[in-house]
Amino acid sequence: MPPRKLAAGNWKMNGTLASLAEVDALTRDCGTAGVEILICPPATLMRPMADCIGRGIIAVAVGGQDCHAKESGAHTGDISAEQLRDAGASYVIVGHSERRADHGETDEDVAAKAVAAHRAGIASVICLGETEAQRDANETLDVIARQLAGSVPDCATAANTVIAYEPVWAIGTGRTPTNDQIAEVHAAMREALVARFADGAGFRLLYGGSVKPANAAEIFAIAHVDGALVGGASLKAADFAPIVKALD
Ligand code: G2H
Repeated sequence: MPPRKLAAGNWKMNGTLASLAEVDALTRDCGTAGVEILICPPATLMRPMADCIGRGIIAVAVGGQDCHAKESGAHTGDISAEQLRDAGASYVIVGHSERRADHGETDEDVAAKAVAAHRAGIASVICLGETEAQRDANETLDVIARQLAGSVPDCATAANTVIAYEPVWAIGTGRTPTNDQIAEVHAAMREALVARFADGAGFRLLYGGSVKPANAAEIFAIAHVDGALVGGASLKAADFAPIVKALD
């Protein structure tokens, strides 16, 4: 059976309590679409969002945007995977390029965070992607292979890990790769996963980077694209709902 499609919203550092109304509108509009919907809000909104789910007001999964590799301790400002789970998360994004760039996270750091997520019983969404300079230098497949090998831990399975391909130059820019470029990277990721993991064919592979209602259906038709990680267009139900429906 093909893996269930996943529409994941990454709110980044956006949203307040009032934004929960957008999730309510989204789930009313999307009904019980045959697609799993995940919202990764800022940490401040995780518990209120999870409470809305618990009361049947909204029907989405909640995820964090990062976690610390350790379970607890003197790490001011950080949040552990166990704390995310306690706040209602069932997923956590790790290795987003904004974290790699802003916080100097390496593949090794990302793999340790994914291990922490799995230890806490939540799934990791591991992000990979080349910079524009790397694409121009024809290094994309090498970069993706290196990041995948280094950022995806050996304990990864199709059940506890999602891989998101997010070309850095496409994030928040309105630019997207060609369909052939996305297809090439997703096929390479699938091949690497199948070679390394017994259930590599079942890992969900998301595309991320300027996904919007106008390009979603075209991107979702590409082989080995099992969903999307959506930033800006996940903030408003009016934008995210058509993307979810395009995946259904
Ligand atoms: C890539 C994506 C969400 P956006 O970062 O992870 O953001 O859709 O705004 O390009």
